[in-house]
Amino acid sequence: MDKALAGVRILDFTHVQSGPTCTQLLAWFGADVIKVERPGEGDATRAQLRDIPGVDSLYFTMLNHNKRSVTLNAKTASGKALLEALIRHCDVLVENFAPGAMERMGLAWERIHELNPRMIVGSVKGFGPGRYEDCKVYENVAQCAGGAASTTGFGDGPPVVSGAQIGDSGTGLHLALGIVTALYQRTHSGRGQKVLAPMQDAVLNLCRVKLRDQQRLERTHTLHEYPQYPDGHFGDAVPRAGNASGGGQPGWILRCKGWEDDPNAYIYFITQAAVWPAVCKVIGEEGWIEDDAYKTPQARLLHLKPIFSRIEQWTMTKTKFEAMEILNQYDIPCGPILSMKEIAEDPWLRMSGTVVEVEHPTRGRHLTVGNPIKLSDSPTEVTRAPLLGEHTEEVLRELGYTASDMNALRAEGAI
Ligand code: CAO
Repeated sequence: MDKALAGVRILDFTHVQSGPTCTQLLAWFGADVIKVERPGEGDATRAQLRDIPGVDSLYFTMLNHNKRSVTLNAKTASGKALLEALIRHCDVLVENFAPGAMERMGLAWERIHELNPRMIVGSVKGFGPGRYEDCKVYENVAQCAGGAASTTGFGDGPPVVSGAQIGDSGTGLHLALGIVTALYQRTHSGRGQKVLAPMQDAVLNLCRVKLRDQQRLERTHTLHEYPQYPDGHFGDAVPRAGNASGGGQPGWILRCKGWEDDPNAYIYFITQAAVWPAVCKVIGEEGWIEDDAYKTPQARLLHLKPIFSRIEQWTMTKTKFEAMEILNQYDIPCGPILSMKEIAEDPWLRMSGTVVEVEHPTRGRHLTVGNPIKLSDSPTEVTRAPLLGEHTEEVLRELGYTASDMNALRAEGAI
């Protein structure tokens, strides 16, 4: 069965996390992704956070599945010529260097477009045009500048960054969508185009509900779904909402049996309006079903703290999995707080191919996250990340380079 992106050639000039996330997705969908790395060192993440001396880190191996690796020094004349040959050969170039690095390499958009007018050039930068456009950016900077940190955490604490890599992996996802969209447009226009995904913008896109709340706050000076309501104080910016859903269905994280010893013995509990009578029955408060103080969602907003306290008295008598079993019988939306250990061992995530075991020549067997997006006609087979330069000869042969050409390139330090 052909993969969705079979025949699409990607020149992967990315490093660290954001760009590699994007090209890994395209590789999972069947594109031929040729990762270009500096000879000798390669992507900096190969050597970062190593758990086995001399072996490519999990940071690298988990972001570079299904790719081929070519080494090439773009700062030598023949390395540059090889890079230009790859630009002519490929459909898409993806890069996430610091602002100006591509131009310093002599590869501004105009030059790439001249070399290959059909080429799509996808870039991640920290910021779009404006005061910070020349800045280097890492994950947490984007979380802070995109509105995530100021709206995460508890009202009486400092801003908090999330463990979910919304700045890097989140932007990589945005870029991948931009690239396949540009590939689609190319089928009509015949032309390539630039695709830019700034990290600040991607984080803001993921935080758009908070910009919704900013405008609601400015109009009404309060946010009834936030824990600051009804007793606390609202300033002029959206506050941190703790574990409140902040949306139309109030929710909170509640302790479960064993919470004293297990830091993850908690459940997320949502008091969805449609199942309010069922919630009352489960916790033994049938009287609340017709009580005017609790009867409507609007009335309950005034009492959310005592309501969740009462529900917690019930959840503390059950493990999170026992609570899930009972609550699911009533269609009460809830979710266990799962530790990474529990996720790593979860048989259903293994069954779906989202958690996968991969064999690697120097690392051995290890766990990785597979493709979370499932296409019925293009199933993903996760293959391991390449060793540095593992496919240099193979790719150069495809470009028409002979063995003696390659020896000359090696002697010059170009590959
Ligand atoms: N051959 C020769 N030179 C190469 C090369 C190759 N194959 N690959 C990379 N280089 C050179 C580039 O030409 C550039 O050199 P100059 O600075 O002389 O122009 C340099 O390596 C790339 O440097 P960089 O500035 O991009 O890398 P850095 O480690 O200093 O910064 C980062 C990393 C991520 C902060 C920066 O790349 C960046 O801001 N990227 C955009 C935002 C982004 O993607 N951030 C997310 C990263 S994941 O947390």
